[in-house]
Formats: sequence, C-alpha cells, structure tokens
Amino acid sequence: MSRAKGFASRAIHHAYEPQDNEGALTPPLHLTSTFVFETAEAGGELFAGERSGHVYSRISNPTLDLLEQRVAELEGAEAGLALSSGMGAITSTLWTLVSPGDEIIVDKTLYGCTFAFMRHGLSRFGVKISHVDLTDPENLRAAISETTRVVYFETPANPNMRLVDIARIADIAHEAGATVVVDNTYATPYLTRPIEMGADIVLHSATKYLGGHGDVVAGLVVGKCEQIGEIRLVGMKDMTGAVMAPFNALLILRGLKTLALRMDRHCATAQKVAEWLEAHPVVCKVHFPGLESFEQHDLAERQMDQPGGMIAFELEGGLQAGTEMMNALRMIQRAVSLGDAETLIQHPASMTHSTYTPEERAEHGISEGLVRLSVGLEDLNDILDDLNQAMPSKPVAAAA
Ligand code: 7XF
Repeated sequence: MSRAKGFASRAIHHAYEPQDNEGALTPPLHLTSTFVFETAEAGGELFAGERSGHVYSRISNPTLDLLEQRVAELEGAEAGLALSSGMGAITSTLWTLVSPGDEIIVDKTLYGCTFAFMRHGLSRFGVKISHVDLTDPENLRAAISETTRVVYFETPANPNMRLVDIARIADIAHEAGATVVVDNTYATPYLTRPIEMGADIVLHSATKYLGGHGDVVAGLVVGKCEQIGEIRLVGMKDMTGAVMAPFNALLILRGLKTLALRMDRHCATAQKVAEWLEAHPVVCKVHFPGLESFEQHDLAERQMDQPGGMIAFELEGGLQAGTEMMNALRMIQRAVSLGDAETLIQHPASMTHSTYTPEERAEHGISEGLVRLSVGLEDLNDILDDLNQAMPSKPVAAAA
C-alpha cells in the first residue's frame, strides 16, 4: 500500500499535473467569464446537467476548480467551493441550508459580521437564531430540537479564543438531525480538520491564513459533494452571486504552498509572545490555547495540532491603556484582518465586533478592553521589542 502524501506536499501538488497543461509548473489562470459550446445541443446538455463541463464563471471555472479540490483535500472533504469572501461563503452556505421556521444554534462568540448576518439578516426572514454557550456540549443537548437545522460555530472563536469540542458537538447535533458548520478560519486545516471529527461543512475566510499575504479577500466552503453542489447552484449561483475571481484563486493557490511553513512559524512565535505577555506586569489576562493557564488547554491539545497564531489579551487599565499601547507601536500594524506576514493588532469592541451593541458584547463574552494580536512572520525579538517599548511602564489604575 502506498503511503499518503503529507500535508505540505498535498498543499503544493494536489490535483495539478503540469503535463496536462503544456508543462507549466504553475497552474494557468483561466481569465474568462464564459465558455464556448461546441454545438447548440451541447450547450443545452450542459445546462440540463446531462454533460459535464464549464458554462459560465459564476458557476465554475478551471482555476477555481483546482483551488476547490486542493482545499477539500487538505480538509479531508469530498468537495469544495470558492467564494468572493468569507462572508460570501457564510451567507451562501446558510441561505442554502435554512428556510423560514428553521432554527440555527450558534455559539455565543462569533466574528462581528457573522453575528450581524445572523441577528439582522437571517432573522428578518423567519429563521430563528439561538445563541448557546457551546463550550459545554451539554448546553446543546438541552437546547436542540427538531426545528434545529444547523449548529454553527468558530473554534477558536474570533476574538476571545473560546474553543468548541467539535466531536462532541457533532455527535449531539447529528442525533437531532442537524448539520454542523464550522468556521475554521483561525485554525486552518493544518491545525484542525473538523470533518475528521464529525463536522459536515467547514468554511473559511481565505482572506486570512489560506491566502496568507494580505492581498486578497476570499472565502471557501468544503463538505460532501451533494451539499457543496447545492451551495454552488442555490446559495452562490442564485442567491448571493458571491463568486471568487480566478486571479484571487491563483493568489490563494500560491499562499497554500507555504501554509504549513507559515503556520509552524506563526504558532512558534505566538507561543513565545503569549508567554511573554503573560509574564508582563501590566497584562492582566492572556487568551491563547498554548498557555497552561488557558481554560480549555486540554481541549486545545486534543483538537489542535498546534495552538495557532492568534492571541487576545487585556491590560490593567482596560480600554484606555490598550489604546495608548496600540498607538505607541512602531513595527506592529494597527489593522483588522489576520493571518498575514505582518503582525496586526486591533481592538475588537470598536472594530471587528462593533456590530454588537455594548450589551451584546457583555452578554457574548467580548470585553471592552480586549486587544487582539495576529502574530506575523517577523523575527520574534522584533515583535517583543515593539510590544515592550509600547507597554505602559507600570500598572495604571483601571478606568472608573
Ligand atoms: O468576508 P471575509 O473574508 O472578511 O471573512 C469574514 C470572516 C469570517 N470568519 C471569521 C472567523 C473571520 O475572522 C472573518 C473576517 N474577520 C476579519 C477580522 O476579524 O479581522 C474581518 C475584518 S473586519
């Protein structure tokens, strides 16, 4: 029996054969909106689904095909679908899965625009959104019912790093016939493969680690062939039109070639930065799965191959101290997004999670003083030096 190729090799080679493409080492960019039919009858057959092939780039395109196959392979899924953004992936998936009267159970903490889509988008169309603390799977058992169509969560969650036990949630959801959708943006398939743990659908903001270079906005969804086919033809083609541009697919294919290398470095540096922050006298809390003090450290060890590159922390002095520290940084960049080569810092309450009201943030576990750091690929000592010179020199009194 031949040995299956490793993650890095599959991220570089899967589903591409240079000899089928004029010997080109790098896959061709199929920059075309439409595809020519050999005959009128052939066109009709393509539309009727009686013949396979490409019709129009809002439905499929060979450059996107390759990316879809590669990410599906890395996630251990049957099929994939490329979309114009992470939000395009989320909306195309959920519009496909739910109808008025259905319920979606979501974890308490979600990325701000996902929260807004659920709270202000889907709920306007008669879909019930129930926020349940999924960090304890027994809460799901108590809340789930026959109207629950989808169980949806991020792990680690943006921005406070809560983890959800994918296998236990999937068992409970499946007993009730619900579909489990996991946003795997923070972990990437290099660290966590939710499908292997029982999830049905995994989605990504490919803007982040998959692309990895801060030059593209993109999304991906993977799962079973039948379900991905429906998301393609109903959610994406008809409902959102959120198709990925072929050039963006090429940028993500390039990013994937170094995903394993980059993640190893992101994780190793983030571990050191988290330990440094935890030891710093003005830092009162560090949320990072690789720390012994992390509440869900055991789950992190079970579910994640490494702890990831994202850290959330709070300073003595809360929001004001955090703002001053952010403004004093020299190399670390103040920006939303994550997973780039550059270390990025942002303030969730006023930025990525400003779609929550202050009351909602309090209820959903997102504290006002939380600062989020996406640890980049620079030298560890330069990241630490920059943080060190920006930190308040001694603890300041908490704002009243
Ligand atoms: O549509 P996008 O590609 O920006 O992806 C949306 C999205 C989905 N899931 C997660 C876990 C995400 O973090 C995102 C985007 N988050 C950025 C951030 O948190 O910095 C967006 C900047 S406002």
